[in-house]
Amino acid sequence: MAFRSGFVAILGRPNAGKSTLLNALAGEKLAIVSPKPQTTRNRILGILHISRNASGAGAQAILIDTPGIQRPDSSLGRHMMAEVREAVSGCDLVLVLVDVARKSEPLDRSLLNLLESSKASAFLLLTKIDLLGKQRHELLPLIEQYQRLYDFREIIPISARTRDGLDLLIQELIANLPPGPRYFPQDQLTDQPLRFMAGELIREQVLLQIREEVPHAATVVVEQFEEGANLTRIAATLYCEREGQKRILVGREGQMLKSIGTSARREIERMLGRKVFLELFVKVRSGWRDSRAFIEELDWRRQLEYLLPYPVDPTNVL
Ligand SMILES: Nc1nc2c(ncn2[C@@H]2O[C@H](COP(=O)(O)OP(=O)(O)OP(=O)(O)O)[C@@H](O)[C@H]2O)c(=O)[nH]1
Ligand SMILES: [Mg+2]
Repeated sequence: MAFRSGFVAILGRPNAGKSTLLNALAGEKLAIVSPKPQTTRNRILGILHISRNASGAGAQAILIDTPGIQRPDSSLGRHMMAEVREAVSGCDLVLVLVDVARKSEPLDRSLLNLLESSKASAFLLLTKIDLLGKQRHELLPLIEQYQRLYDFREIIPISARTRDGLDLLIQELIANLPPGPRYFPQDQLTDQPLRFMAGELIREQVLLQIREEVPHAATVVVEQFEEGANLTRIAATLYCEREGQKRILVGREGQMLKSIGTSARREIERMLGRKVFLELFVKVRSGWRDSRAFIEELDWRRQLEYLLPYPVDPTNVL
């Protein structure tokens, strides 16, 4: 049997569990996860390698995690929706995630429009089924309800947290990929530069440690990423939109920033497998979420295209 490969877009509402699924399928933490909606802001590639097994040849699924589908209310929101469209365009398969705990919500009209405009077939994944406990019988009417909305190729209940249903998902996913080349070498898991992933791990701590709206007004720019002989030196700036947000990010006597820094440093050390020296700064940049120019600057793929000489070694990826 021929090698199979293809691009698989992961779509759904904010907080549906898309990034958790990407990490579970790739077997590595490639995307940050938080209980807050709108955690993911860029599309994130994760490569699922399937080695040759008894039933046939190997396969490679290039999974693309995306920001949650929402009505954009800023330049950042428009950028996030452009990332979703970019992921869908030319993909071979779409995975639509619906959180079963929020089953009363119908599928978003803009999501259905995206599916209808794409030539790719779609799977519906009813996710977080671990939250149903003994109420699993509730899945059946739900499946019927969604079947009426769209002609899904497969409907699979899963839990990215407990890995329930993931084996079946992988099997069906591979079966629906076309014959194709190995796009990425077998030891590569993502295309993201480590420098960008370090910035994301800092932003994750802001999402986890600070309540309410401040994390949505925050972004991280990694200013320095230098691999020394014994440790990696990283300096990053946390941008927020107002003085009040800056006070929250810094905290009383700098306690909050210190706590964010300590947790982020540990996470980055785990990712890099070496010691890290992390310095964090906080700056106010009023209305950055509505600055198209700044949002373009934040996008590492744009940096790759436009900012030459490129400051990061693009081969330096996980
Ligand atoms: N119980 C349970 N929780 C889950 C599961 N998958 C994700 N979660 C939780 O749901 C929350 C959102 O998960 P994410 O993976 O960040 O969701 P997302 O769809 O990527 O969210 P955005 O990036 O904001 O669009 C987190 O608190 C996860 O831990 C699951 O299978 N079971
Ligand atoms: Mg996400």
